[in-house]
Amino acid sequence: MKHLITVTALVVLTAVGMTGGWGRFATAAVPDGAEQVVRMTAKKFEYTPSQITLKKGVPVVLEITALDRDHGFKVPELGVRADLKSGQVTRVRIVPDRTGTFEFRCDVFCGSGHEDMSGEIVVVD
Ligand SMILES: [Cu+2]
Repeated sequence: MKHLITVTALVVLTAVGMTGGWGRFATAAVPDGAEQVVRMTAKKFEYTPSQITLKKGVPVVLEITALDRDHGFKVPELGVRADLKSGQVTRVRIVPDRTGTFEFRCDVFCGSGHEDMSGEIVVVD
């Protein structure tokens, strides 16, 4: 139920943002007024997908669902980190400012395979 409320709140906020006063800010950087959304899941000890390709300078929102317990999401080279709460969707906004391959990994200890819980973001021109 909590999950449903969270998702509903996000949908409402997004709708308000696109139609209301924030709209001009939201649409200034993105022509269609909609940010690209990439849905991901996190569970012991993997992210799915484990590799994402993004375009330099194009804002994207990662919607990451933690399926089994709390995890973390950290991309040091892109200055991004978030806590992923069990059963919830966490929105992480990224605007990649350079090309390259950047590792992301879990930084909340989640068990004996935690060290291997990682993936990569490939940023292209
Ligand atoms: Cu972990």
